[in-house]
Amino acid sequence: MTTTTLEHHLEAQQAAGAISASLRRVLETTASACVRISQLVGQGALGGVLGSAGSENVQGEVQKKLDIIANDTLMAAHQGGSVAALASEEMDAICPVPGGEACEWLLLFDPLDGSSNIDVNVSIGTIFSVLPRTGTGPVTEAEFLQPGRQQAAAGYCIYGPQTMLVLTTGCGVQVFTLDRNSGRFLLTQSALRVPEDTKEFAINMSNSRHWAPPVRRYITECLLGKDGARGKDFNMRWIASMVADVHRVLSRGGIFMYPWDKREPNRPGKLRLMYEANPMSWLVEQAGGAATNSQQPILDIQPAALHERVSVILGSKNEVERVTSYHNEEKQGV
Ligand code: P6P
Repeated sequence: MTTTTLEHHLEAQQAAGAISASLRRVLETTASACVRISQLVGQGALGGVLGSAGSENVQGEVQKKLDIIANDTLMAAHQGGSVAALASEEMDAICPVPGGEACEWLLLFDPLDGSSNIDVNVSIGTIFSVLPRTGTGPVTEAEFLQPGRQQAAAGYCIYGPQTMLVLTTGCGVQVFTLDRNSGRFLLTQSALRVPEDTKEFAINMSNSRHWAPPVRRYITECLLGKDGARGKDFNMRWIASMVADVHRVLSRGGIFMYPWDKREPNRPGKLRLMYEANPMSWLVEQAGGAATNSQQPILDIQPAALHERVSVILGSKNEVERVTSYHNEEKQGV
């Protein structure tokens, strides 16, 4: 039985020079906020935290009470710590931390991803990304607009049958499971790896008539199974909670896709680059997988706006490369 706590793990990373003391504080503070969110999520109807908050976020989506509670929990935890400013899916603008200008870190998060699943008791999660400050003085939104490759740390906390924290600081991917007795995260996997091949795909099939041809080609081949070009049968999963779907991909392989579709042709995709796709993409790459927007690695994208969206194809390396090659073939008219 493991006894390595998240704190022990981060202390060892700091001692080895992999992370600084201030980055360690950011991660420990975020993790403790996630423990609190896990407690609140776990109360469900008993805590009066279910249902709609009667408001909309910057995305134009109806906010759930827990969306706002999770956001407020993370915001409150990071006042007066090591973060200079915060950005959230639930907030239009960035939020500088009073007195935090000298801090070296920027924290971005989706406080409760998959919130449409909250009221039906399906796994949801908090996704977070840490970027370095690139300037001095008052923090501006422009300072957040860094490619995902600049991340210093990224992770998520999934609130499911277990509450688990999945984290990377660039030294592979570690998994911690919340010990509810002690309230501490204990290390349960020290080097998560994504199998390069898979027989499992995740996509919302109800959108199939709207997909681009390369996506339709790929999924059609998966559906034809061993009777088609792939010569093997595939399974499908779609939880409609990115944290849960990506956690499955990280845990046993698979390909997760939320691609561009023609419902909103000017929108690259549904998922947000800065605080969903970038952290998940770094985790997947650090675990030996791949993540592209069908044209290039997601982590190489230069953001133009804080809440911009992106097409996401991530998971088992060989499958992601196959989908990307189909898009390239279409571009070249093959
Ligand atoms: P759809 C949840 O609302 C979310 O942002 C992701 O967590 C999830 O992968 C996706 O949207 C599900 O979208 O269109 O299938 O409901």
